[in-house]
Amino acid sequence: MSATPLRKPSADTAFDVERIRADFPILHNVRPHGKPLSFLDNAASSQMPQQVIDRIVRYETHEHANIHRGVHLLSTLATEAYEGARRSVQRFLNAKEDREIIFTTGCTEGVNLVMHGYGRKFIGAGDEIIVTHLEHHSNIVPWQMLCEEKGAKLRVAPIDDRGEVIQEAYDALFNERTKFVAISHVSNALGTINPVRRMIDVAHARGIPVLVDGAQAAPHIAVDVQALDCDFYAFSGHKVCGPTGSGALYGKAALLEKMQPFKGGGDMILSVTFEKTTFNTIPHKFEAGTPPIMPMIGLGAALDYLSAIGMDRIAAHEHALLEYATEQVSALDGVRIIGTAREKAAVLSFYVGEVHPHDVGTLLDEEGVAVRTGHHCAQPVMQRFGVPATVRASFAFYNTFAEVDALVEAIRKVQKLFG
Ligand code: 7TS
Repeated sequence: MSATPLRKPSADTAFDVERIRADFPILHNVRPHGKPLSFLDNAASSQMPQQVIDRIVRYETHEHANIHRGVHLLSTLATEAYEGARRSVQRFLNAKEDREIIFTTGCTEGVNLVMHGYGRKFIGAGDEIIVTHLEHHSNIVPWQMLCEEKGAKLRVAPIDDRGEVIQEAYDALFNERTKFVAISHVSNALGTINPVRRMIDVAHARGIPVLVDGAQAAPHIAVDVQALDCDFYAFSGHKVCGPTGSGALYGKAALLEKMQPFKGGGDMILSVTFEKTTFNTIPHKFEAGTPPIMPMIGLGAALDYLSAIGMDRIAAHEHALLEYATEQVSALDGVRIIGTAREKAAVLSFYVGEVHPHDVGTLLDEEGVAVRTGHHCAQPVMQRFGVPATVRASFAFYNTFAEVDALVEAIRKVQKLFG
């Protein structure tokens, strides 16, 4: 066991995390097993500040109606709120135009939309799709389904023992059959930040479009889709302090226009006869039916909230938390950290001796520390590191160094119990 005194970086006070925490009612309302809550399961879903809750209440109490085509006041207000949220996403991602933002129910739907809209139209037998070994299942399975349907092939860029994609191996996967690349910006199981700009450049040198799964990046680092030059960028609202059922997909306008719709129905058409339907312009072509209006308005409010704090300040605070947690947890005897990439964000995955991660998670919960245990929907990552599961602590900007201390103390208790 480490005798290292717990050193708390000064970033804690500079950032005024307590003022931020005051915005999050759930952090104060819930005391698991009578203990203060240390919510370290943000990679699964982050919490919602009062500002977002208030925005949702305002919509439901003053603006609720169906959007588009309505002539009455409430429909106009709801449409303005919904389209305003689209502009919030555009600003957050620094997209060139708001029509490049498609609302989705989350990152999973964004990937599936591109698979159906782009993949099924432009990828055929013998073609190849490149992914990496550290993808979440939602950026593997849709591509596998497409490969199955079309007779295409999935190629996987390997990772090293740190959990970094081996760039030379990634480069070597490209050939004349390569038609698409789908890579995560940040790994949910390991926290690795991929050098996506570089990886996109390699693909673009061959004219190949790239989808970036940004589910674990959007909450933690400033994303600029124009600077990245990615063709698609997908993320989930519930991981950026917004509601579940919200999310967005960025796509370059020229590509979105070439794609086929994902779902058919109302709002995605310009005209319908039994002989022929003409589709609406983007983004509406991809938003069939009544969308989850309230969640998207909440998403817009959440992104405005994050932007007001500043993604660079958020990244700096979380980086300090991660460094502190890495130092403290790795100093514990018998604790193995899974994922030691040089560039990491907000995720600390580990194994405590021989104790099964589920047992660790249950015992941590008794101490008020909420972490996730399991394969994190990244089974290939678990296979690569030879473990069935990990304990994963994942941080948000409202977490404190004291919560890291609570995590470390709780792990010590687990170790004592298992001798
Ligand atoms: N991509 C990554 C990298 C993710 O981490 C997740 C969700 C998804 C895609 C899918 O997002 P969804 O909102 O559509 O489900 N990751 C996790 C996680 O790590 N624990 O719970 C969900």
